[in-house]
Amino acid sequence: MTCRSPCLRVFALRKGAPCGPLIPPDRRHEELELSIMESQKSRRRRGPPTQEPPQSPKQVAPQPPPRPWLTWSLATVLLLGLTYFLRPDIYLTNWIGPLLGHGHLQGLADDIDQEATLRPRIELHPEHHVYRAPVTHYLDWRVTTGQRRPDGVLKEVFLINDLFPGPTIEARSGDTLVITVINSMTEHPVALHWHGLHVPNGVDGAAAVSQCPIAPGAQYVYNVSLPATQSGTFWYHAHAGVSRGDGLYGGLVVHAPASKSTVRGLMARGGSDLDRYGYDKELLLLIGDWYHPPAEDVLAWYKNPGNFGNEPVPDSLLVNGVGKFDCGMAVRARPLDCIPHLMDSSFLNLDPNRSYRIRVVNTGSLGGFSLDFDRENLELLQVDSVDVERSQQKDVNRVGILYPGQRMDFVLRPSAKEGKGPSSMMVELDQECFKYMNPALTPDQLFPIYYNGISDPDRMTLVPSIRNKLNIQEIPSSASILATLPEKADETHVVYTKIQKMARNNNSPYGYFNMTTWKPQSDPLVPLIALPRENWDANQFSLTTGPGSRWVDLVVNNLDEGPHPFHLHGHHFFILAIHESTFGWGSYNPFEDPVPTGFDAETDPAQPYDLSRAALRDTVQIPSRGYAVLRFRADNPGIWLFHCHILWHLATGMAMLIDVQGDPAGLVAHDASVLPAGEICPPLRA
Ligand SMILES: [Cu+2]
Repeated sequence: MTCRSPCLRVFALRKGAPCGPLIPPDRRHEELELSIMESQKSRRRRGPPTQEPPQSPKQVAPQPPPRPWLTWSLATVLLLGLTYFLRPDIYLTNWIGPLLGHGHLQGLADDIDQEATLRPRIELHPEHHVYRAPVTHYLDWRVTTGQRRPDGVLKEVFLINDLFPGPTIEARSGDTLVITVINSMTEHPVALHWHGLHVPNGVDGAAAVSQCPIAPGAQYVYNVSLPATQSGTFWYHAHAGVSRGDGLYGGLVVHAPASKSTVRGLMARGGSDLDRYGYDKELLLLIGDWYHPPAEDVLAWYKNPGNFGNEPVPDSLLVNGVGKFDCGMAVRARPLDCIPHLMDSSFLNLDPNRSYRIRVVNTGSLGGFSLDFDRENLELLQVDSVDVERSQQKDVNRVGILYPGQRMDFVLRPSAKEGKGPSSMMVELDQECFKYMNPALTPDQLFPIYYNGISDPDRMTLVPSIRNKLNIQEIPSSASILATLPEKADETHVVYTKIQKMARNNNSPYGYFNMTTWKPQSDPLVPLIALPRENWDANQFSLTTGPGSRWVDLVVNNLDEGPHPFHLHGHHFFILAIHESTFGWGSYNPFEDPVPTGFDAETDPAQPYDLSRAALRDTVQIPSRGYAVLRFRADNPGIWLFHCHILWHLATGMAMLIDVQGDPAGLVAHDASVLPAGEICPPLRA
């Protein structure tokens, strides 16, 4: 059988993979299970013929003597069968589960949520990517919405090819992704951003900046070239409206190719990250806070002046699209369609004789989190897809805080002291941004770690005791990364950001950079990439770099009462300094202040910044009443967003633009071909 569609060729690359529908290979067994279930249903649906064939008169045979054991056996089988159909959870939890290695099924449920148990485990396959030459992956994605119960509470979520979260992309550096996105919805516009990847501006996926949103019924092809210089954990997510908050996201893992190349582009075994760091397998964890109401309702609540600019506190948290929620904790004023939930937490079903690279993404809308492991130790490899300095600290079992948009990779191994065996992971939501109590939320949640499918319920009642912890904000990049950092920048810019509740905005909270709150370009309704800067509307605050590739220092002063995780599109930046003030505004202007605020010229000999401790990231948490000094090489031409990754802050304008290598006079657009002359975009929803 030959593959006719180009998209099938990708999966056919896998050894022995047959041509099939557009489903990633890690979904194949689930498809198989579904098809078996479906065929079983079909068989059940097939009723008896309506007309019984005429019975021919039969000779009556002599009856055998009654056999009571047979009657009892049949009755027992019938009873067991009836129990199975009425309470399958009893089978799954107590009998069949352990036999099938499904010891991870937790708790009882009155209803089994098939959708939530579909794919909590995302096991990656670096061996399919690190030893081969670059290829092009063709993917067709259909975006829809559907009702799901990720944590037992019914919610309409976004689906890509019927999946929530969306399909996981695995590739290697140098691959190309050709992704045709079809918006099959009637209301929501779509734009997808490839977070952390240095892609050309036209495929960055920021609606109103680098593209028109994909209108309902329309489609758009993202031709994403994965840079040869980038590998690590990334993710994709919606960048139009607030649909990211309702689940329009997925994992994107770019494996580093093995270092030794051989003839015909094939790579020799060895020289891969698996060998370099001594791990055997890879798992992806997409962890984030979760709201039960639709994200647009949550945003409306935040903008309501009666809520005084307090950020809405999430209701729950999800790991790979599943969570656990106690229906009894639902807020009375906001009744929920909630079903006691059978959670499949097989995302951490481990083999005791293997070590794992765990790739973690904070997919949440507001909160950061830390991870604690009970009997395992972790070794941090990367943050934001960049190698970090390897910590000399031993016996580390806590890492964080990972803020929205950020990623971290670490190797997880059983601790020699604690021994092997069933264990647990605690996700601890950072409550710094939670300004009021949401009784529905359990901010610290324990999830079992199974070994060979076996957990220990007693272990699940223990909060892991912290042996040693890593603060990812304090960890510099590796020496080879720091070697690329120049002593001085070519140009310096200073900006100020704050959330303000002003009378002219009816006291609703809006985020500002300098004096501008960002709104999607609307007058005219053309993405900024296709519009000369002189024609941008009044809602666009930007700075321009250039000419050519330049090193840029960006000093971001956060005058706000809260911290913000800022993300730069299309580039990574070195964090040179971060400061939080205990008094005053804590701001820093290098054009006026000889020494960075908060630093002492006598006790801090490295002036003005300690470059040996810099960290290359694409998202940085800037403290309240403080600042960060960011240095980046502005070498990717285009219009790039720099914005807070808290969804509610981005949606209320906490964003600005960096025009990289644009026309100094602002008279020429970067790429007017995005829209033919005279055309405009379909409108974004308010
Ligand atoms: Cu923010």
